[in-house]
Amino acid sequence: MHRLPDGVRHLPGFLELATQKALVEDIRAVVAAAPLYTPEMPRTGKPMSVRMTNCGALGWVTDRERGYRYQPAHPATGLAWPPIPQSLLDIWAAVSGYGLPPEACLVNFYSDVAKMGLHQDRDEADLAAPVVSVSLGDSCLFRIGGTHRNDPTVSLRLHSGDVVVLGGESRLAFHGVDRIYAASSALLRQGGRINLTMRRVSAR
Ligand code: MD3
Ligand code: FE
Repeated sequence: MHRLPDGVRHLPGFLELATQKALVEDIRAVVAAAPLYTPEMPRTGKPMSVRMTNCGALGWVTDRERGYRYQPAHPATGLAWPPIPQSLLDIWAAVSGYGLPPEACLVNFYSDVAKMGLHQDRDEADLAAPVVSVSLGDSCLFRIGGTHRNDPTVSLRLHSGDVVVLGGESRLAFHGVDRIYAASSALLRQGGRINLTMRRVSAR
């Protein structure tokens, strides 16, 4: 019980406060170049509660018409995504155990009422590479299960500065964010939670 699925490595407090603060400034610069937008579910067009943007060669986007995909440009501005900040590349190099750098970094912004339903990440052709997740700001209740939607799940709180590496067996695990704990961190002056997920996308 309460055991994380094989392949999940939770590194609580991996980032020092000063590193977290510097990372927030890096993400502010990313958002200035590539504004947060509200993604839509495929087919229904239902807006997601999480706002998103990306950095890196490819970014994950979704809308009603074209669904989930990676593309090299921001859907609203048409501009290339800004590069992944060196601070994030350093984290990937330290924890991923993967010889190639990430191609995509999805930036998720959660207000205190945002959540993300249980889903699998399977829009990437390279499933041998791990996903590296960095949490900043307010804490959340994260849930992860097995490779089938109805498999049992375990819940854990992710706090600012935590890093999670999702590899191996866990790469196709169902996971989601059930709730945000408002005002649990002072890192972001306006509150909320930022999650950064770095990924390999292309087949190698
Ligand atoms: C497990 N993000 O962007 S991060 C996502 O907190 C996403 O914003 C959540 O799920 C968030 O797709 C969770 C932890 C995470 C990220 C990717 C995974 C867990 C994962 C991929 C496979 C399995
Ligand atoms: Fe996911």
